[in-house]
Amino acid sequence: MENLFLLTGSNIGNSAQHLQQAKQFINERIGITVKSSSVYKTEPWGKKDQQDFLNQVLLVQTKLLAEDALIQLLQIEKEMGRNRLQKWEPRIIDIDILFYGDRIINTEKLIVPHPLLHERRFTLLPLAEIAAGYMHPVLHKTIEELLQSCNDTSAVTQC
Ligand code: PH2
Ligand code: MG
Ligand code: MG
Repeated sequence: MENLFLLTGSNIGNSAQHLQQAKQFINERIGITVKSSSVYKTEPWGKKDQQDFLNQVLLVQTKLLAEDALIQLLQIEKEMGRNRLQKWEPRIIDIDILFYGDRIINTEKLIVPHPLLHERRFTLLPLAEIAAGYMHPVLHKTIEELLQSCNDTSAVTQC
């Protein structure tokens, strides 16, 4: 079993329902969710001219290899109606791998830990809610420490 931290996000349609649906698919296909953060309303990061997002972090215990979990996650996104045209565009659902235990993965398809997680309040705040002391295996800082040194000032509020 490996601890898989996931970030779900949505800013099209009934986002709360999309996050709930994604969590259900994740439980059926990837593993049991042992911790869930609150749902947060978050200002769009990067590409600003779009609706606010809802984001949530899940800790899932999985038997799957990271690469197989990724295949399942992309399939779930597709089944939920996601079509990818541009980078950082509005989406029904996005499911990103943040951590896979303390493993460091750098392949063409997958980079873990997520390379931008420490720059984004919309990821760090929900992550800190369920795993403040978790050590980032590349940056060697806890989530709490990463949050304190993060320069992102965008609005992130617990729903
Ligand atoms: N995802 C992005 C880019 N910007 N901003 C917020 N608030 N939430 C997201 O999930 C998000 C984003 C790329 O996947
Ligand atoms: Mg993403
Ligand atoms: Mg993604």
